[in-house]
Amino acid sequence: MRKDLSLLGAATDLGQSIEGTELAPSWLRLKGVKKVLSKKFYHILDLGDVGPITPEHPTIRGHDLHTISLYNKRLKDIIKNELDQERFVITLGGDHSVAIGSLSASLEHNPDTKVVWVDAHADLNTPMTSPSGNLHGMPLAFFYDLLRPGETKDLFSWVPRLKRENLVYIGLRDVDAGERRFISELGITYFDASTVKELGINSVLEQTLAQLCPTGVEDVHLSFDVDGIDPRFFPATGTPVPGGLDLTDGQIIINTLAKKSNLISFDLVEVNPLLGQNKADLDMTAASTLALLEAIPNWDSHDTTVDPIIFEKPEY
Ligand SMILES: [Mn+2]
Repeated sequence: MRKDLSLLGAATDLGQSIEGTELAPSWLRLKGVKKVLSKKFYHILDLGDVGPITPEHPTIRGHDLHTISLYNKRLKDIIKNELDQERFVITLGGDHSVAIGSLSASLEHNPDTKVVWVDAHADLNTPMTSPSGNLHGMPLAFFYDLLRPGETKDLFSWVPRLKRENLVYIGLRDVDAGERRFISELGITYFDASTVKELGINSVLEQTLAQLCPTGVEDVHLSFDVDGIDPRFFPATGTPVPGGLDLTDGQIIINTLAKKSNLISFDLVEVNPLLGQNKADLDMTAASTLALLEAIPNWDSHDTTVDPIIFEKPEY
């Protein structure tokens, strides 16, 4: 894994109807994200937050394709620049619509980038198939050109394509009818939450890596929606679904991909500090987030090419 980190807050709630995800990057920084990450990387560059864009033509909250496109293009340009400088990028959401920008950056950097999508949902709806109409349930649709001309698909003509064999889902358990059809038509590999419980996460990852990373050095983008993990670990999120992965499953996914592929980019999305029933729920959500980041291997434990004498304290 790359030893230098660029940390970016995608502080937006444009993709859904509940406010709060835009506050997650600053809240998570407050909870100690950089302290954890400082042990993991040789050098940390905190790029700050990309704040919300005020819609030019306000429409229904969560449905504004025009503003989502503008926002994500901005994210894509920033992240692409970091990836091209051989830096690892962590994007703290924000709702999952921010993956339109972050994944576009990875695919512009390397069109053959592999994608592991951890989520309770498939995020493959289009405005036509989505029951809610919320954009955070659609980011992957833009990479497969699933929108029709009437759905302003031209707004997203800048989004690159993702090869169907380069995507693997882990943790699915709430998939809409239209998404099921797309998944089967495209032939995308998925391991739903019950399969993970049945086979164990290590076996699921073995199969995932056999498909995506046969040589162990392929570039990988990990898009991690915290609702992929069971809500008892992440109560403060917008669309919780019971029966999710264990927190340790999430940790093993992160640790294994970091060690057995060339992980270049990692989205951590859908934390919402305005949700949860009480302080205990918020404390649990923050602790679980930090636990996931703790699973990133320490840079010095796997990068033996770096001489410790030139170690400098990370900036934060
Ligand atoms: Mn998602």
